[in-house]
Amino acid sequence: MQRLFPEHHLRRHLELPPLWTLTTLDAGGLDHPVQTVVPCVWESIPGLRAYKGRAAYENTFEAGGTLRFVFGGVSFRAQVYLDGEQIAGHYGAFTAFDAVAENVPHGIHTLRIVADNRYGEDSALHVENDYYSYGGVNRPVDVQQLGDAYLTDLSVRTRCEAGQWIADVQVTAHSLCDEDREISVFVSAGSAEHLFKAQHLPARGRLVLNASLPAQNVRPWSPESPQLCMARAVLLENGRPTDDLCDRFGYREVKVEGNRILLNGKPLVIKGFNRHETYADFGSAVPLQAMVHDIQLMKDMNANAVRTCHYPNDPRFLDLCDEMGMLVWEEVHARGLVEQQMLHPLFRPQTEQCAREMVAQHGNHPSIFIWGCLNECEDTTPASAEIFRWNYDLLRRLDPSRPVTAALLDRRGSRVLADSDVDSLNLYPLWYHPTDPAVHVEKMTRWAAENGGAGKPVLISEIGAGGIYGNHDPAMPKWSEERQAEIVRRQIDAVLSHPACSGIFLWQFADTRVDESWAEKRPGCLNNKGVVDSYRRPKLAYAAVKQAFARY
Ligand code: ADA
Repeated sequence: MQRLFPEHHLRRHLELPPLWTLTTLDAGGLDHPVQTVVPCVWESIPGLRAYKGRAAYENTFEAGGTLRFVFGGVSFRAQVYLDGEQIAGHYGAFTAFDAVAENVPHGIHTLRIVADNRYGEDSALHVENDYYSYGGVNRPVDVQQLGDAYLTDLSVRTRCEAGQWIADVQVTAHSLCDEDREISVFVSAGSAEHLFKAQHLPARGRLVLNASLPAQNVRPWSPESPQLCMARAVLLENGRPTDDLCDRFGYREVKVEGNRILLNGKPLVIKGFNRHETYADFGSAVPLQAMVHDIQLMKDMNANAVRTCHYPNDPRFLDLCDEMGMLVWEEVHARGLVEQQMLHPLFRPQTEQCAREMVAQHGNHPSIFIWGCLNECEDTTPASAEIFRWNYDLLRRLDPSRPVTAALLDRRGSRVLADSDVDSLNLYPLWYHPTDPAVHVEKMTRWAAENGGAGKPVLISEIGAGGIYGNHDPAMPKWSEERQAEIVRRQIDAVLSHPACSGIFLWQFADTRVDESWAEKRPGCLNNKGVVDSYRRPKLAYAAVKQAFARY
């Protein structure tokens, strides 16, 4: 399942056998196939912890007719074959892709997914970084049975006009038929509904339908009261329902007014964590139970928000945030790129693809209150500043209903503070420099205001310190749990007591594995700034955060 609720009541899902066969294809792999489930990254398989290369995940199943395969995420490139014929290819580990195979004869078939996590000249976003790029099928795979017309891209955006909530709904119908058709499509959002009658669906074409549905008796979504509604589209041919598509949404509105971010008209105070989508030995194939546990721990620490550093997350995690009441800052994949990397010929197309897929696939989640991009990328040159503006414009065009931002490194000469809707700053007082947090927060919020950010909300998108789990020392040296707890406590007070700040995202929730090239600065090849370790064992900072967040 790609989601935590049924996306289809009419469209049939085929269950694939749970065990796949994994075969590595390059040097450094295994000399024999192994059995695995999906999702699974190969780094969790004995002998493959550091494998960089390609591997094939194969499964055989019985089916026939028109089949749609949905791949939640394959890291980092994917080539997909059905019975040896390529049916799909994709770049990017963090967004889904699909393939439709028509006229499949009924019988036993082989699905083969070749995943490739090597760096290379064909990759502008997947580069050696302060997080690990896992390899494999890191999100679920679904197989569906289609007729000769089907629905995709059910989008719901909500707004409140003069006290009247409205759901703007869009859905796309596709034809797999060689003749023009007449179809009808029924859409509902909560209790509001609309029937598109006698619509012309061109042969082998598509039809995009839009409706604005006023709603009555709305209970808005908020982290404190995460009220969710179902949206549904039903395709009818000759009055008979033949396909459907469901999604969840919430009535809520995000606006920037002055230097505040408003959710349903109320200023937000963000108390959040940066969370990489990784979990100890499971890597980026985070089990659902672990996702729930992460949110339970964050809420236990009185947090109300999470930043999906530095890429789109699993829709099931976003479903949990919708349902359990966590605000989300989701971002396009990028971290710490220099200008040369941003000028890579594939950087824009690969960034645009990630942004388009992120907004199309995740835009209905009410928990997502802001879109981010270009984390700590170069922003002091004319060319890099133009790329920031291009990325902001792209996100605004894709989704005008949410503010856009980028987490900036606090470096001199930034040219982009005026371009976002919210100024977001990554600060590390008392860790990377011995500056008093209160002094640094005042200095950097003033710097932002004086360099283009005046009058806008400010989020401290990263702030934190390192602490190695189990390393205790009453002298409180760096990397001791005691020092980390003390630094984080002071940082939270400095940010949440500052009138210019709308909130904080601590760096970071859990320790995460990093690329070997970062080893010198990352003991154990881990980014040890988590308040829990990679197995979610709490450090002393856990209690410090819990007490500090409770004060605001
Ligand atoms: C940066 C970066 C993070 C991480 C952090 C750190 O702010 O955005 O990905 O590398 O620094 O741990 O220093």
